[in-house]
Amino acid sequence: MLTIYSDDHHLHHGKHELIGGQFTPCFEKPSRADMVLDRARAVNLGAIQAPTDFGLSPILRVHSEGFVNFLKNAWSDWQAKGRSHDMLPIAWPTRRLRQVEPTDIDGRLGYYSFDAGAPITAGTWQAITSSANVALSGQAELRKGARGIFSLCRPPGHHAAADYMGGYCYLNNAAIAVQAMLDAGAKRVAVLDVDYHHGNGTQDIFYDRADVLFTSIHGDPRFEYPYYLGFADEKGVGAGAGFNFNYPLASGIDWSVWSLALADACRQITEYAPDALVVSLGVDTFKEDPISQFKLDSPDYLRMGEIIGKLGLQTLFVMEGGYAVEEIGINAINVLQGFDS
Ligand code: Q9C
Ligand code: ZN
Repeated sequence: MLTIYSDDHHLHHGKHELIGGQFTPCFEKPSRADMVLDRARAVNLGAIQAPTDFGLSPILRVHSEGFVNFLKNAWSDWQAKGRSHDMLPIAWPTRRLRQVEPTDIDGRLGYYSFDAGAPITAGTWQAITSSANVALSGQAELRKGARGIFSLCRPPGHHAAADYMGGYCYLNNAAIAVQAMLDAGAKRVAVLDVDYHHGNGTQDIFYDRADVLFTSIHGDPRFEYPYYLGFADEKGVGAGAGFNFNYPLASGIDWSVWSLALADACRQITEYAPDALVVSLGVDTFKEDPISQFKLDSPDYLRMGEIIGKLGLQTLFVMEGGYAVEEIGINAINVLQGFDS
């Protein structure tokens, strides 16, 4: 399988995120993608190719202009206040507060985010646009006829919506790739989000649309981040009604339970008969993941890939989460090897 990868992800290296009231070294760090790349090379997964630059227009098909401008100018706006440390928000426009875009950068930072888990650094803009280009290049390669392509994105994207960032995510790489497939002529695209956390951003972007089926298997939001989306009764609205499927699962479950949800999601995807599948590939479902509560083991990822492969769909894998850095390469590449087998 062809892997698309850019070294630009190294330009994004946040120092701290806020967890349990404490500044904690970021779990989302460059070594994650390095380990996945190392494993792809070690097992001879296939060629590794740099992305091409698609410019801002495919990004603006998914994200609002105000949000993209905010991200683009964030670091220079921050520097203009004499600051050189990482950006993190301090206030959010929650219930009954006004939704008016502030001029001040601290106000804008809260306005365009939903948590203090996504620091912006000097190199973040370059890293996130390259990550989006990794996903876009993957969908372009898929259109040439490949059965599967791996977009080794970093930073991840599935928590980012049209106009907010959070949860280590800035631009929604998977959604940008999906929209590009549709714009290139696909009639229907399915998303299977297997990251431990609900893909709130992707769901939100496509919630009122029938041309994208969104399915997500994740920790129940009643106990797990992102807390405020990902419940089973979220089925889509308007034209999108019936095209959104969430599988919130209990803490501590293993493959025997997880795979039942996967089987149901696969039934929905098959029934939808999409032109292509995009897999938001997070491997933070792993038993040793430091921030997650599922108990999948490394061989389970081979089976996951086999089952996804049996759907018989052209498939773009887009890297999302996974924080057990020692095993992230084995687990992510196992999915791709299972798919190829
Ligand atoms: N108790 C992705 O996997 N905070 N994002 C978790 C842990 C944020 C995860 C707090 C987790 C974001 C792409
Ligand atoms: Zn995750």
